[in-house]
Amino acid sequence: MKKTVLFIAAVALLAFTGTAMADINIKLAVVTKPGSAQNIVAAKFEELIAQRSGGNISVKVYHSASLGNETEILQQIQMNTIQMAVITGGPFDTFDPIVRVVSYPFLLKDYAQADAILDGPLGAEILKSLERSKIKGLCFSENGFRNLSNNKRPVNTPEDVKGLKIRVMSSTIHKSIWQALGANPTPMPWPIYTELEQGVIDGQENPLWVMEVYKFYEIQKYMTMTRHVYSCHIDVASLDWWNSLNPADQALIQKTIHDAAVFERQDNRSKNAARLAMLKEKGMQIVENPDIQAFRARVADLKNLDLYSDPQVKALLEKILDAT
Ligand code: EAX
Repeated sequence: MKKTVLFIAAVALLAFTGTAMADINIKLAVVTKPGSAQNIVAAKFEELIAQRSGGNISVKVYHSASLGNETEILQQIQMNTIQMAVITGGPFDTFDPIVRVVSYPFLLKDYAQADAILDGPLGAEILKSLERSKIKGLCFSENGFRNLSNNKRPVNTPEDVKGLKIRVMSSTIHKSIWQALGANPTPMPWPIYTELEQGVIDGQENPLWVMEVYKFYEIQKYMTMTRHVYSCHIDVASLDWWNSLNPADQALIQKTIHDAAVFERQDNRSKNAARLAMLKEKGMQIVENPDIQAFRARVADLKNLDLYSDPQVKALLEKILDAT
């Protein structure tokens, strides 16, 4: 009798441990808050993967930079102390120079182009290259077209940008863009509300959703629709962790994060007209048609910078420039 009980207990324990080991628990980090583009991808992925895996794969989203800034999150992805993250394109360029290509100014001109390039073979080359840095690139989601805002003056031409202290992401290409435009670019990790409020910086550049979700209309008077960079996120995993998964789980995660990204891109795009109207209503002065030709002319030579001297990086940039 005693033996039978022990046997049953042992089998139950084994079954329990077995199930526990089959479970996959994912720590997923983003630096922005609930309602942000990054969080919409993360929350959709969390919801869909729970359904599709019958609860075997579970995600815990760490938002608002609770696990560090984007550079620090990527370092933890490399070490597999964080398994997945949705990270803005900018900060990747210090990990692998090929990612500079996606932040090239005025490269992707509309959503159709962005989707075609980033979901196609050229995007795949960028994702694949991240493996050199122990990062598994899964797919691209969308931050949006970046626009300049500031608290000093309306900006119509690059002349108006001169001397403005503009916060940029930790990214060599983003810094170079604003240098070429005559600003005084200041790299700083997210978030930046306090710095804007206190006047440590005059302005920043980000997509429309950021102006809304972070209430920048309270502290920035002027915005110009420069659309100078189509800003993507790269949805990534730790390569060591990824390699430890079986192919079926890899395929499910890969498909599901892409579905979450497609959902988020549509969601983001559908809200931009209302956001622009809201910012005007809040009293922001918005230049909707700046002299884009003049902005483009100032950054036309950036591809000749050292940043793009690596032959693979240069070749990919030329290919995308040809295709767009
Ligand atoms: O999405 O750091 C940045 O400017 C990013 O665009 C930010 O994460 C907001």
